[in-house]
Amino acid sequence: MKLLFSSASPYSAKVRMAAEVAGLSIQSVPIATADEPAELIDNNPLGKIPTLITDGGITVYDSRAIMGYLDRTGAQRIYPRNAEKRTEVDVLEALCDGICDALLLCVYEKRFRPEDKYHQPWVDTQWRKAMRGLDALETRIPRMGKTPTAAHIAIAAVTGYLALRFDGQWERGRPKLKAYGKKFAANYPALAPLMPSA
Ligand SMILES: N[C@@H](CCC(=O)N[C@@H](CS)C(=O)NCC(=O)O)C(=O)O
Repeated sequence: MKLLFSSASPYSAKVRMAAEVAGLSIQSVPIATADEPAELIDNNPLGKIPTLITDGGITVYDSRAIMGYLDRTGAQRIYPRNAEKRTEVDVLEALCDGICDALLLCVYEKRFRPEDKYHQPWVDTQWRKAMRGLDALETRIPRMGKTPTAAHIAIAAVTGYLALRFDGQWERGRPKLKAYGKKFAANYPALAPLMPSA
């Protein structure tokens, strides 16, 4: 299987960690989405990463569809079977992805808009969403067991992305999330190299 990805992308980090946990080997191919390379566009009309191309030639996107695919096809499940626990994991993953969506909009406003068109109130709104999301997450971090679930992995992806792009701007009042990356890496050392990186 081939995964079109970027090392900084939190959604890419999430699915790469999940593939490792599921025991599935994937070939990771770095992609610069802004260049709209044919390999990406031909497989995902939305031009987004992560995009997975299975050995059978099926293309799977977005990250949550990929997580479901990995869960169904891997040797190790990443979502609980119990309905109540599954809902909790689904919502935590949605919360982490939503925080990433808001953070990404902040980054893109700077990266892609001409300086005179940069709209601070829009960035402030996205930042508030992300910070409210982190406050909610701080109160419901699941205990780390022997094998991480999609929720543990999604939290590692978002905190890793924050450490990469917003170091020093979000940690105050959120001691558990601040400590999460180190604890996750210590508990699951095989996943540490797959966290978002420059
Ligand atoms: N909901 C999507 C979000 C994916 C996403 O926004 N990825 C970013 C990189 S972190 C991207 O591809 N950006 C390029 C673009 O939006 O054109 C998912 O979960 O996979």
